[in-house]
Amino acid sequence: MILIGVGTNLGYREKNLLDAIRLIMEFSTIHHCSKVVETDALLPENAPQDWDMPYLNQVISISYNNTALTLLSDLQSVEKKLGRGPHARWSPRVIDLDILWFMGQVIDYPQLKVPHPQIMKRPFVYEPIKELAPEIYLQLALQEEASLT
Ligand code: A4P
Ligand code: MG
Repeated sequence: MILIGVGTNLGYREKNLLDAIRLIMEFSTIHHCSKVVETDALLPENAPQDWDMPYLNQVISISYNNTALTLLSDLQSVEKKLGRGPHARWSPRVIDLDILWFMGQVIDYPQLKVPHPQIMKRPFVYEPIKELAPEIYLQLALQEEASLT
């Protein structure tokens, strides 16, 4: 199983989620989509006030016949097609696509960390994972616990 986190807090957010899913379907098979959750923006300290716009987040499960690095590049093309250009870290975005889980692989490249390191700190990510793939949520929770001891 492969899990992708989708987030948006700029523009017509419901449409951004649908547009991203439509484009992701061009290179993968989508199996399930979680409920969409709305939460306040998680922001860096001293972020400009106008960054404080609520997010819609969703997790989708897909299958994909290539490597995680190729998937990252395909997802970045989707981000670009939907209008995401150069941006400050954590600034408002039309769409953000993160590889959360890639068939249980642990990947630690400079440009790609999988499982995504922030999952268990973010209810707007782990709650949808719990809904879509409780067995993966359990593995992530066990890994998180092991890393804290
Ligand atoms: N990258 C490394 N690992 C991954 C991965 N597993 N999946 C690299 C995707 N990309 C990965 O990402 C920066 C770089 O991360 C990429 O070039 C890729 O090589 P980016 O999307 O360009 O920048 P970013 O999103 O601003 O930074 P970052 O560190 O990815 O932030 P996050 O973790 O995506 O968090 N609040 C709410 N409520 N909901 C949100 O979804 N998201 C963020 C951004 C902040 N606050 C939020 C939310
Ligand atoms: Mg990101």
